[in-house]
Order: sequence, then C-alpha cells, then structure tokens
Amino acid sequence: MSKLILPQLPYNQEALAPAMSAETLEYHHGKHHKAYADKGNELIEKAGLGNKSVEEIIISTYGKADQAPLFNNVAQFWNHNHFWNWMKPNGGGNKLPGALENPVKDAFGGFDQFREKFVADGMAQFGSGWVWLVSDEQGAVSILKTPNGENPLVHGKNAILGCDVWEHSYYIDYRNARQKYLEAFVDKLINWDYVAELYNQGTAKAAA
Ligand code: MN3
Repeated sequence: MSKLILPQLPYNQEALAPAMSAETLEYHHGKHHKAYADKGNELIEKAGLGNKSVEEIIISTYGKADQAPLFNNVAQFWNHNHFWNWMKPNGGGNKLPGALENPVKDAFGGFDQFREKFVADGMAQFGSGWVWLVSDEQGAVSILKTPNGENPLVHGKNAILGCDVWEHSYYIDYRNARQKYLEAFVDKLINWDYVAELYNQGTAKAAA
C-alpha cells in the first residue's frame, strides 16, 4: 500500500491564471509533486518506515546524509500538499483574517512590511527552496527560508504559509523573474483562510 497519495488540486488547473498558469500546474502538480510521491513511496518501503507518519519520517530523516533522498522526497511531498491549499483563485491582497492581524503587526509592523520581507527573503534563498511564514508555541510569527525540501517542521516551527521558489514553480509564467512571481503570489494567490486555520491549529496544540 502506498503511503503517499497525490492529492487532487483543490481547484481547476485553469483557476489561478494568469498569476499561475494551467501549464505550470499541470507540470508542477502532475509531474513534480507526483514524482515526489512515487519516489518517496519507493524509498519509504525500502527503509521499512511504512508504519511512521509522514511528519515522523520527515523529522527522523532530517540531516542524515544517507537518508537525504528519502528526506527530500517525503518533505517535498508534504510541502506541496500544503502549497496547493496556500493558493486560491482571487486570493491574496492585504486584508488579513482577524487571527493574524496582531501577530503580523507585532512581528513586522504591518502587512506592507510583511509583504516586503516575504518577497525579499524569497529572493534571498539562493537556488531551490522555500520561503515560509511560521508560528511558534506562543503564537508569534516570523519568516523563514529553507533550501531544497527542508521545511519548518524540522526546526520545530508551525508552517502556516509557504511559497515554493524552485524554478519549476515560476519559470513557465515568469521566466527568471522570481520577484514578480513572489509579488503575484502575495497579491493574487494566497489563501489567507487556510493560513489562519493552520495558525489557529498551532496555537490550539500549544495550549493543549
Ligand atoms: Mn515545487
């Protein structure tokens, strides 16, 4: 039995255009994400880790050189499961859900400063990786960038938003203009309801 099941996109392939085209989603979801699931399943079986949760596999294989392919494929599988939900048609904009207003204000000063730092840190991630908005146990938020498949789970942080800055996420629509892609992600794509849901889950877990 396969542990990693490629999820359906939560919208049609055409739904995010023009900010993200159907062609990008066809390749990114249908080829890249599928490959992480297929390769991850093969390596999970080989390692005998089928009885562990996806999160446990990610955390236990992080930083182990001989398990790097297993870590990268399973982490990327998890990252992309969330990534599709971090976007929605007609998303983005500067209206934050109530739960996030104060944390964003406390951390950055306001939405505009958050936007500026999220885009700048996404630009500063050299090569492939991700830029994240994370929360800690006290509910404070901060921005984190990580290389390749690495994610906030391995740093003990709750990933409430992530943007894939691998070239496969933007090259069809934006060529080398990563900044334009990051700006479009913030302005037109972010599904803030899902971000708030993950933020509330994180603070509820910390309080339990
Ligand atoms: Mn990707």
